[in-house]
Amino acid sequence: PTTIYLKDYTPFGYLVDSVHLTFDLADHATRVTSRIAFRPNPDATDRTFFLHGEDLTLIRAAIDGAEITPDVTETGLTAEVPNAPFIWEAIVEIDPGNNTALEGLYMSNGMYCTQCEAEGFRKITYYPDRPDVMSTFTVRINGDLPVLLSNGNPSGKGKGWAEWTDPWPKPAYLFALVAGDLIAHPGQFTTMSGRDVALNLWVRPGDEEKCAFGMEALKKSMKWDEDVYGREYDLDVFNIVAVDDFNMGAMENKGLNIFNSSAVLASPETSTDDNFERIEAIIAHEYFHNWTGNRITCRDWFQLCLKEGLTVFRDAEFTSDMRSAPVKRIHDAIDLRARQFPEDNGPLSHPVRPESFQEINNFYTATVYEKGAELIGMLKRLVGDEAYKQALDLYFDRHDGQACTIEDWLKVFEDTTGRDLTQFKRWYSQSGTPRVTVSEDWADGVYTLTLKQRTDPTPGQSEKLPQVIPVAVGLLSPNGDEVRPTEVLELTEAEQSFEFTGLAAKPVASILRDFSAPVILEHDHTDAERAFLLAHDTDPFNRWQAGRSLAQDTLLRMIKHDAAPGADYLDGMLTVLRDRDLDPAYRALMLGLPTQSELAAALFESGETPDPMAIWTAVETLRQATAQHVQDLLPRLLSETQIDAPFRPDAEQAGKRALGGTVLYLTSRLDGGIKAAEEYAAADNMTRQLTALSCLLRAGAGQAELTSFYNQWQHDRLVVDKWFALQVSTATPEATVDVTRALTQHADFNWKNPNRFRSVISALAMNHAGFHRPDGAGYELLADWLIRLDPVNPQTTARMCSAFQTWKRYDAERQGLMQAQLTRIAETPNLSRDTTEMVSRILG
Ligand code: HT7
Ligand code: ZN
Repeated sequence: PTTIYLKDYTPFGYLVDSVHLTFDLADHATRVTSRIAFRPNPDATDRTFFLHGEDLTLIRAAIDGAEITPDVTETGLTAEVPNAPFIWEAIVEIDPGNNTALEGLYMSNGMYCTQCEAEGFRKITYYPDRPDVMSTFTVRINGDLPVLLSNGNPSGKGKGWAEWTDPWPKPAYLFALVAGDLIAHPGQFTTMSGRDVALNLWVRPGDEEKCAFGMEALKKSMKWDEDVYGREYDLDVFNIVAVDDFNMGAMENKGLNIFNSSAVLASPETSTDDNFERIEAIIAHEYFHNWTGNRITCRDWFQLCLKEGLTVFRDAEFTSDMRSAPVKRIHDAIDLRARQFPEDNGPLSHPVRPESFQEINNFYTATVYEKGAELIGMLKRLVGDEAYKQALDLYFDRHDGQACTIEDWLKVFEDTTGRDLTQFKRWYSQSGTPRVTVSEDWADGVYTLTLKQRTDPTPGQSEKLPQVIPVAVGLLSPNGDEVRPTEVLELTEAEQSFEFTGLAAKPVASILRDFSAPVILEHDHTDAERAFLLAHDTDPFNRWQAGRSLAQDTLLRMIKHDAAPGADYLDGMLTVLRDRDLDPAYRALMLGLPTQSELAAALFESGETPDPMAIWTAVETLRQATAQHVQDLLPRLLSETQIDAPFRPDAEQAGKRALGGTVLYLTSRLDGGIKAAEEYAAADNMTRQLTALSCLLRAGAGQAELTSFYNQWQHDRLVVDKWFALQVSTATPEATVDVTRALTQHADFNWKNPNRFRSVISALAMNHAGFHRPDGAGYELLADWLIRLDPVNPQTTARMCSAFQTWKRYDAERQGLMQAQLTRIAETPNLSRDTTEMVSRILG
C-alpha cells in the first residue's frame, strides 16, 4: 500500500470553475454524466491531468466535445489536456445496489444515498477528489422516486427529475445525493438578517413521529451559531436525511446533511436521555460544519483537525450552554480518557495533525476529533475569551471560501494577540499524552508548586519536547475556604515552579481545574486529602475528579493488595448522595467508577500486569460495599427521583433519571431486582425501561422482561440494537462470549448493517473481563467477525480493530492469543487497505 505524506503536498494543476452532473438512477447501472470546466492553476507547477476514479465503468470521455481515450487504472485516469481552459465530459456507470462499503453512491432500504468524505466521490465519477479543489455544482437527478435531493437550492423539478444548484464552491467530499420514498418533517428558520430558510428532516415512512426533537435541535443550533459566533446560514433550504446504513454518526454535506438514523431519530418511548443528548450534539456538530468545514475547508486530509477539532469544540460549547457546563465537561473528560488516552499511549498513537497515512478513513479518530477539540479549548484559555472571539472573526473574514491549514488557523491567533504560538504548535505535531507531576513545598509562608511534564515515546517519535500546558489552579485553606481563586499557570518548561505568598497556612491545591489540558495529572494525594477536595473544592470538575481518584485508588488497592473498600470512599459517597444541593446529574456522575479498561491501564502504567478478572471482582465488590453503605438512603432517593411531570428530554429531568438509575442499580444489588422489576413494569419512557432492564440483568434476573422487551420493540430497529447491546454488556465475564455468539445466530442479527453489527460485536470488545477471557475465545470471536465483515465493509471493520490496540498491556498468555488473532486477520487473503493498515500498526 502507498503511504501519503504531509510534506509532499502540492496543489492540483487545474482549477475547477463549475461542475454539472446528471444522474440516471438505476439500482445496478446508474449513469453519471459529468461536465466539468477546468483551467490551468497558475499556482501549480505539475500539470499532470490525473482524475481519481474507483469502481467506475467509463463509457465515454471527451475534451471540448472531442471524444478521447484516457489512460485508465484502478485508481483513476490520466489524459492529455490543453494548456488553456477546457470542458471535460465523461459518462460512467456505477452499481449502487451492490455497494456494501457505504462509500460513494449506495442503497439503503431502497433509498439512494451518498457518503463522499473522505475519498468517496471518486466512486461516483472521475474527479480531482481532494479537498483543496473547490467548485460550484449543478446536479440533475433523473429517477422514478418521489424525493430527489442534492446540495444547495432547488433549481428545477418535473415528473421523475429534479435539479439542484449549489452556489457555494465546495470540495467533492461535501457532495451529496439522496433519492427515495421519504417523508418530510418540515420546519422554518428566519436568519439574523431576516432570510427565511426552509428546513426539512426526511425520514422513511413510519419514522415521522421521531422527528420533532431533531428539528428543534437544528433550530437551536442555527440560533446559537448566530448568537455566539455571528454565523448565519447561507442557503434557502437545509435538508437532513435519516438513513439506516451508515458507517459513522452523520455527515455535513452542504445543505444536505445525512445522518445515521440512530443519530437523529428520537422519541421518549424509544430513546434514552443519552440518545437525546447525543442527537442534539450531532445535529449541532453537523450544522456548525457549515462554517467550520464547508465555508472554510481543509487544504488536505492531514488538516482534518482544522474542521473536526474546531467543530467538536463548538458543539461542546453548545451542549454546555443548552445543558449543564460542569456535567458536559466531566462527560468529555471521561470520554477522552476512555477513547483517546489509550489511542495516544498505544501502537495507534498519532499526532492531532498526522504526518502520513495509508487510508485516511483510519484517521477519523478520537485524537483528531476530541484531542483536536481540547487544543482549541487550551488556546481559548490561554488567550482569553475576548481574544478568542476576535481571532475567530478574523478566521472567518480572512479565510472564507478557502481550503486552509493549521498554520492559517494559528496565524489568526498570532495576528490577533501578538503571541508567538510556535511552542503551542507542538500540540499538533507531537503525539502522546503529557504527564504532569506535582510536588509541593511550604516554607516561611510561601507555598511553592513545582510542575514537571514528560511525554513517553510513541511510535515514530522517540524524543518529546516540552509543550505549553495551561494548568488551572485554585487554593483552598485547611478549613475548606477558597483562598486563591482559579488562576491559569502556563507550564512551558520541563520543570517549573510557581510561588504563592500571603497565605496563613499550607493550602490544599486544586490542580487542573475544569480539566484545563488533556494531560495525565500525577498528584500523590492521600485518601483524606481527596476526601477533603471531594467535600470542599469549589471547582465542580475537580470536585468530581477527587471522588473519581479516590475510587480509583481504592480499587487499585483492592486489586493489588486485596484490601477492603476504604472508608474515605464509602463515606464520601454517602455524603454526596445525601447532599440535596448537588445537581442530581452531578451526584450520579460522582457515583460512577473508572472503567475496567482504565483500571487496567493504571495498573499497567504502575508496572503491574492487569488481571481482567481481578479488576472485575474488585469493581463488583466495591459496588456491593457502596450499596450496603448507603442502603438507608436508597428508598428516599428512589422516591425523590420519581418525576411526575410529562417527559422532557432536558438536562434537569435527565439528571434526575440518571440519579434514579444509579440508585435503582444499588438497590437491585441488595434486593435481587425486586424494585427494578416494579420499575420496569411502570416504565413510561425508554430511559426508565432500559435502566430497569439493565439492573435486572445485572442482578442475574430479568429473563422474562428481556423477552417481553423484544416482543414489544421488535419492529423498531433502533430499540432492537439496544436489546442486543444490553445483553452483551451486562453478561458476566464467563458468559459474555456465549451470549455474543448466541446473539449472532439471532434472526435479527443483520451483520451487514453497521449499527446492528456494532451493537453486538463492539459490545463484546467493550465488556472488558468477558472479552479478555483467559482462553482467548473473545479474541477469536471478534477476529472471526472482523474477517467476515472486511470484504463487505472495510471502514467499519478497520475501526473495530482498535479493540486490540491495548494488547501489550496484558500477560504473556493473553498477548500471545491476541497477537495470533491479529496475525490471522493480517494474513487473510485480499484484506482491505483499511484493515491492513490498522492491523499492521497495532502489531507494530
Ligand atoms: N465529517 C464527517 C465524517 C464522516 C466520515 C468519515 C469517513 C467515512 C464516513 C464518514 N461519515 C462521516 C462527520 C463529522 O465529523 O461531522
Ligand atoms: Zn465533524
